[in-house]
Amino acid sequence: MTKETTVTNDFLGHQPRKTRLALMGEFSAGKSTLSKLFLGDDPLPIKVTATRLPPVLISYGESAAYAVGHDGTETRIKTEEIDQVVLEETRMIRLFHPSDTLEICDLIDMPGISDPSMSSDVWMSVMDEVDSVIWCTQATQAWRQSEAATWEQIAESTNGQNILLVTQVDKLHSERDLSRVMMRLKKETDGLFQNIFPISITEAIAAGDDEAKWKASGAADFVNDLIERLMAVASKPHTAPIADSAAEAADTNVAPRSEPPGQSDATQTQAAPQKTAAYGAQSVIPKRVRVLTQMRGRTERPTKASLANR
Ligand SMILES: Nc1nc2c(ncn2[C@@H]2O[C@H](COP(=O)(O)OP(=O)(O)OP(=O)(O)O)[C@@H](O)[C@H]2O)c(=O)[nH]1
Ligand SMILES: [Mg+2]
Repeated sequence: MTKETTVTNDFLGHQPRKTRLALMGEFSAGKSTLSKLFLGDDPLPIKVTATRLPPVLISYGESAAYAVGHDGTETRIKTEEIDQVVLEETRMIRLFHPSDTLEICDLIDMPGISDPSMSSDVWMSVMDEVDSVIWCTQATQAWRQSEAATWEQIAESTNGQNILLVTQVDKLHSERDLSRVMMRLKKETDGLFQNIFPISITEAIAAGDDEAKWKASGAADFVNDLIERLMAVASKPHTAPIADSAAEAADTNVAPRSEPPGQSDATQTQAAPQKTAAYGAQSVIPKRVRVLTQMRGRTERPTKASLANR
């Protein structure tokens, strides 16, 4: 039985929470690069992609970092020092960042499932925090046995709203190769994911405001689908009617958010959303209402036929 997505039972015990979206997959599949695409700029200090990090839970709020121990204790740390946490003593790192995307979901950037330098216990122990998964599989060696085995182990602990993302498709030699990979994956993962999308994350980031490049990278179809899934969950308890909230959203932060531990209300008020970095990712998942009014019209819905023809 899969668990239901819940917007209650906050990790900190007192706030309603958003869908927790975990970015999972093999070592170097592109999980951290995907979080960078989502967040518009990088709340992770540079070079952490080369470091052994525990799972990183990223939520909306004024920039702050905490190391969460196995006993639940939270220790404030400097953001630029998160790569210095002691892996064995740290269940997860908790980051707060004022990014539009984080107004509709929390992200968990997971370590690679078969990272030779890290036990699977490190990410397994936070699976109970996860609602949905974006499983990143590298196009050139997609859906290895280790991935299938891990997915079998964890899929049931999610709410079932999971996406398979075929990453680094720019490394394939031709459209024909991509088509073959996609066909194989559809067969091998039949019924395991809600949807499957090919993407070049690096090309999506480089696309900036160029719509044609954005679509060509595969990001448009994927992001559109993801937003709809997140909105379907988030809008039930939190969202005002679309028509009523369009004007409000222009200058107001309407989304509920998780807050860093220990912040006073005054501090929280100051932590109003900031402008995010000015590249393509800024417009990936804008404020919730803008999502509904603008993003839906921005990209065509993917069809099974269009995916099959890729
Ligand atoms: N060509 C290409 N390279 C990519 C793409 N996405 C990520 N990369 C590169 O792949 C490498 C690994 O990316 P990461 O985002 O660190 O991968 P990860 O899954 O977070 O890796 P671990 O956390 O170590 O398991 C980096 O050098 C990225 O720049 C892509 O779509 N195309
Ligand atoms: Mg990573």
